[in-house]
Amino acid sequence: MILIGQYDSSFVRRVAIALRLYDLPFEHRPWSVFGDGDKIRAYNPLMRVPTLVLDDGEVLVDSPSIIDHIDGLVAPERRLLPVEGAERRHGLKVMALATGFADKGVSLFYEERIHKEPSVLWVERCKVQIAATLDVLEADRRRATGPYWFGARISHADIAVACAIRHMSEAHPGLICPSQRPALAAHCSTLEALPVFQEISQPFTAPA
Ligand SMILES: N[C@@H](CCC(=O)N[C@@H](CS)C(=O)NCC(=O)O)C(=O)O
Repeated sequence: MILIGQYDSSFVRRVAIALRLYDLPFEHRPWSVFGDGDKIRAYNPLMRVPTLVLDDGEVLVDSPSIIDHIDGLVAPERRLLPVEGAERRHGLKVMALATGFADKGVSLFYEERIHKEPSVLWVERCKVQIAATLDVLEADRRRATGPYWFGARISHADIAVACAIRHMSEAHPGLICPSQRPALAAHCSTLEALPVFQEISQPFTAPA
């Protein structure tokens, strides 16, 4: 498998962390979405990362479908989310909220970076969506009293939230105030201290 994309992207990072936790070998090509856009387009017409190239040549083009695929490569008891039931639904929702607010943050970043005159309406809308989603995640994390969202074992939901918050905190300094959402701040501290988070880590750099 070949994983395309840099680890300053929360979407790429969460995939790489899951691959490591599953002990699945992969080649990493840390291509930049702008600087290496042509190379990425040869695999993924969206020119986005993560892009995962499978050994049979099939290409997966977003983090949820990549996570779905790699989950299928390990035994059910090793998976980072149960295969069915309420906890799976809950975990999928947390993952969607986390990747969703990061999507809004990416959109906000490009709006502010690419346009000479960013749309105030769009910028404000993205900020409201990000803050509202973080508030929901904060309340949910407060209800989960264990070291991880679903108790003693790390899940894709834990990883998605921590990766998204790190990514967005660095891409938008000042946008996320840790003291306003202490449960999420503690969650991130716990996860960022894990060896796999320290290994799969890259400070955010604006795409050039
Ligand atoms: N929802 C997608 C988001 C992927 C995404 O937006 N990746 C960014 C990098 S952080 C990207 O490729 N941006 C380039 C572009 O949108 O043109 C996922 O979960 O994979």
